[in-house]
Parts: sequence; C-alpha cells; structure tokens
Amino acid sequence: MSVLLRFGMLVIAAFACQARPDGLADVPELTDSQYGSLWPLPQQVKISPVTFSLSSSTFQIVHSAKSSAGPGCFLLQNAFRRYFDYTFGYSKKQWKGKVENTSEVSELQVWITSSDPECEQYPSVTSDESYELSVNENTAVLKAGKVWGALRGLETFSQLVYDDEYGAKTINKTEIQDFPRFSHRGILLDTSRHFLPLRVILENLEAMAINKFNILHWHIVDDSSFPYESTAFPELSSKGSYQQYTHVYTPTDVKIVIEFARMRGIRVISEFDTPGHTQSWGKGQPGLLTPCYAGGVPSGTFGPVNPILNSTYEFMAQFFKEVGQVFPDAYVHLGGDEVDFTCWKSNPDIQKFMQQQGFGEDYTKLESYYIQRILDIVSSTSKGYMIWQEVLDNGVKLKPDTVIQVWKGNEQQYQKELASVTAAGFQALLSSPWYLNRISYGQDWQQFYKTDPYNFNGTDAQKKLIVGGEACIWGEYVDATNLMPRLWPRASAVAERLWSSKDVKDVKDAYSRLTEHRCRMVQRGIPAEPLFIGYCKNEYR
Ligand code: CP6
Repeated sequence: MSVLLRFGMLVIAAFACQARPDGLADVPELTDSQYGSLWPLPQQVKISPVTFSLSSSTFQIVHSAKSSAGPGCFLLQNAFRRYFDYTFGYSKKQWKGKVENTSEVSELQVWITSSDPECEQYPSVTSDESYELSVNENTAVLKAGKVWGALRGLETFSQLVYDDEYGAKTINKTEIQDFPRFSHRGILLDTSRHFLPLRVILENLEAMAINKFNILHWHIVDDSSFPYESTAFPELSSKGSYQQYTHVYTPTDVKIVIEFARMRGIRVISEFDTPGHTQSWGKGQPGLLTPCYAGGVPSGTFGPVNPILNSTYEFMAQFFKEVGQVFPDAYVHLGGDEVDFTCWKSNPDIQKFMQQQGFGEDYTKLESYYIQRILDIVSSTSKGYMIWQEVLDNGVKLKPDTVIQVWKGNEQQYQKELASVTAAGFQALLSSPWYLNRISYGQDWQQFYKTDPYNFNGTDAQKKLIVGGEACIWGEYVDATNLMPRLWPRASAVAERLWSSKDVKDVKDAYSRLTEHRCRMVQRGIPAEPLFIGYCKNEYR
C-alpha cells in the first residue's frame, strides 16, 4: 500500500473516530533518560559513564562486616535472594564472551548502621526508609540505618543493572542518597465488591515493593460481601461472604498477607467501614443494622448500623478488640463515609432517640454520636485511627493523631478540604486525584503524575501535616482478571509523586523511565499494561 494512501486512511480514520484518541495528543517523545530506568527517581543520583560488569556466577549480596544485621536476619536474607534473582532476570544463563577492559562488581555489601536493624519488627509510621548506595569497582555498598532502607536500596540497586549491547549484565559507577518525600504511600484494595484471591493480593504487594509503596490499605469488607473471617464472630463471613470456604480470608490468610507485606516494608492497615457500607454485616449479626420502615411498619430492609442500641457497641467493642490483635499496625481505618440517612429517618425508635438526645432533625449529629463511641472504643484498644473526611466535616471530636483521608471532589474542592483539615491541625492523606479504578483512553498516568499534594493554600506548618497519599482501586468493576493491569503501571505515577522530590516533574523524562520500569515489572511477572505503542525486550509470559 502506498504511503500516501495509508496516510490518507489514517486521516480519515482519525476523523471517522471523532475526537482524535485523546491519548495520542499527549504522548511525549520517547528518548533515553540520563537516569536509565530508575523509578521512583531517588532524591540524589550521580551516575558516571564508567561501567562495570556483573556475573551471576560470582556476584553476591552479603552483609557488610560492619553491619548490625547478619544471616540471622531472615527479612534481609529473603530480600537478598529476591533481588539477586531480579538482578539477573532469573536466568542462570550468562553471556560467556570476553569482556574487554571492563572491571567487575562482584559484591553488594549491605551495611545496617544503627544498633537495632529492626529485623523482626513491623514497619511503622516512623520507620526509617532512607539509604545510601555507592557502586564502585569490585564492590557496591548499600548503607541504611534500618532494614527498611536496605529494602528500598536493594530495589534501587536491581534497577541500576542492565544488559549492555552484547547482553552482558552491566552497572555504572553510581552514587545515590535517597529517602521518601512522604511517609504514607498507599494502595487501597477493595476485597468486598469482588473477592480477590490471596495470590492476587500477594502479587500486588510485590508490585508495591517494586514501586516503593509502603501501605496496603485493605478495604476488606463493605456492603457487597464480608470475606474477613472473624474468630469471635464466625457467622459474619460464613453468612456474609459471597461463598463460605472459598471467598473468605481465614486468620492464616491474613497472617500470610501481613508477613509477606512486612518482608517488603509494607504496613497493612485494615478498614472496617461503619456505620454505612455495612449491608453484608447484617447477615451474620442479626440486630446490628437499623430496620427501615415504610408506611409505619418495618419494610424488611436494613440501613446503616443501628446507633441507638447498647448491643451495637458491645458487639463493636469485642469485634475491634479482635481486629486490633489480628492486625499489628498501630492504626486501623474506621471508614465513616457516605452514610445514607433515609433509613434512620424512617425508623420511629431512631426518631425518638433523636428527640431524647436533642439532635432535632440533624442526622449528622446521630452519625457523629455513633462514630464518637466507636472512636472511643478503638482508642481504648490503644490504636490510632484513620477515617474518611466526612467524619471531620461533621464535627466529630478526634484524637490529635488521627489521619483524615480526603477522597471527595475535584481539584479545587479537595485542595480546599486539605486546607481546612490541616488548618484544624490534623494529618491529611490525599486520594481524590488517584482513583485508578476509573479509566479513560490515553495516558491518564500523566494527570496522576502532575498532581502534587502540596498544591493547596496553606502555611508550611499545614503542609507538614500532609502525610502522603493513596491510589485507590475500588472493586465494582475489578477482580482477579483485571486488577493488576488496571493498577500498574498507572499507580507507579503516584509512587514517584509520593517518593521523589517535588522538583521531579519532567513528564518526558518520566515517560522514558516509566516505559522501561513497566517492562521491568513485566519481566518480573507483573502483568502491567503498556503506556503506548511499543514492545518489551522480554514480553509477558
Ligand atoms: N466504597 C466506599 C466506594 C467509595 C467510597 N467508599 C467511592 C465512592 C465514589 C468514588 C470512589 C469510591 N466505592 N466504601 C468512598 C470513600 Cl468516585
């Protein structure tokens, strides 16, 4: 076909399809980045043109003699193994030709500098994730205060290794100093709208580690189903899950998720959202939800948790005591979003209670009354809590260490909310711009990438209260078949925004690195979708 004819058809096609696929207009030119395929970009990087080779038959990752951690540190041993495999792409097969004039790097020494490496601990809000990496002739040294920084540095090291034109493993002389910009870099998974098999949750945790995310926000139950198997109340999942036995997370499953995450420096924060979003709770816990009325009689349907019964609070106290023990993190997410008042309004007992309490017709007061009691219950288990923004908006009294998750509104609206949350002195966590369950044609990662959590009207003191952000993948249209490609590499854009310096915002440079980073995920077995036309040297198998 002649070039002219083909061009003509393309033009026609573009018009025939109406608006030119919006993505095409936004595609930056693909060039090599001076930073190779590093993602998220470290805070300080110096890459020299001097290169060294690595050989899978001699290369080793070892504990430095000066390190406070040794072979007894299972977390590091496990990470050494993982990153050795990633560095050499799982293939023992190596290039056998002669490397002319090339020195080798034969060792990566991992040096934990503080007296307590925190090997056996769970990561926490204050975990030190900083590290320094220095790649020189013969040896590379990875220096970190704690194992958490070492994990991040191992990932970075593995990203520095590439195949030269002959296929030999190569690394440049490099100096890196790195630390995260924000301490809370999360992914929200929703396992209620669709059940996500354990394997998918673990696969996602692996992708999170590759992107230096450090929080799994596990929105584990909701209206649709209750897959969390409670020891104290087993009927919640036996009756409230989609299928008994197959669509539940047993105590062992939960332990596996938490340990797999710990090994990667990822905190697991569970969310048990109440009083709304609780339809599935009603099946295994009769009497918990509010009976709705129609024409003066119970209609047989149920609304939010019934806030006027003592039995509700007795149940919640026992339930959250268990949750506090099952999930070791210092924080639990208590939800509190989108409470529909229709059912409460219809119920005569609730109306009476409203009068007794002097709430008048203001049902946000009833909502606040409920949340207040739940917060007090959870505080008494010595946990901190996170909540969705409505709880603060409705005037509930919160502990000063509460984290408010901002999820509503367009740019203007959420910026206003960030300003008011932080003006009230609370820590804020941003999600509004990062709803990755929403998809569109083209390179929407660029919008995720350009959003900066500091872009709101506030003082420096207010900006300090922004703890980070979360990319959310709500589950209405997502299950095991499409979760990973829908999240990755789009969530990687959020990962760099939350880890790297504020000045890292060159979309063209990002596009180049992200394209390679995405191929790296694919090579590691993560089904991350393509950013645009092209190919990976190693395609997904
Ligand atoms: N489920 C729960 C959801 C959402 C929320 N809570 C939600 C609503 C609107 C959008 C995205 C998510 N699906 N429990 C709100 C936090 Cl656009």
